[in-house]
Amino acid sequence: MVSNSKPLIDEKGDASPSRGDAPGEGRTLLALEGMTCASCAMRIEKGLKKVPGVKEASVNLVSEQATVLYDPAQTSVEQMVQKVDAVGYKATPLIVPVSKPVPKETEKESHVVLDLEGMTCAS
Ligand code: 9UX
Repeated sequence: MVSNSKPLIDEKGDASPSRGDAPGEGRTLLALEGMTCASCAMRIEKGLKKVPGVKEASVNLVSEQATVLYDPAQTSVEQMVQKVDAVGYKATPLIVPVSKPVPKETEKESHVVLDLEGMTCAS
């Protein structure tokens, strides 16, 4: 007897678009200028994270670069640069859609990073 009582296993519509590596994610690198202390880096990081569409931002004070993970549908590198500018620093995109030679500024300044409590800067 054929008793087909076994229901078809319906694969659950697992509507999870992001499985670790989500599509529609962009990553960019910004060259930062004007950071003097660690608080500067924090400010830029916080500022970048406030930009709608930015998912993750991490600022490296030593290399003076910011890595930003963002949703290209919601924001653009231009907006991040503007945001950094608004916070009081200068950002130059290192990774842009069009590849162009990055000007090499061999400006080797010696930076002393002090862990200062409290703001001593003008901004
Ligand atoms: Mo930055 Mo500081 O703008 O003591 S130099 S936070």
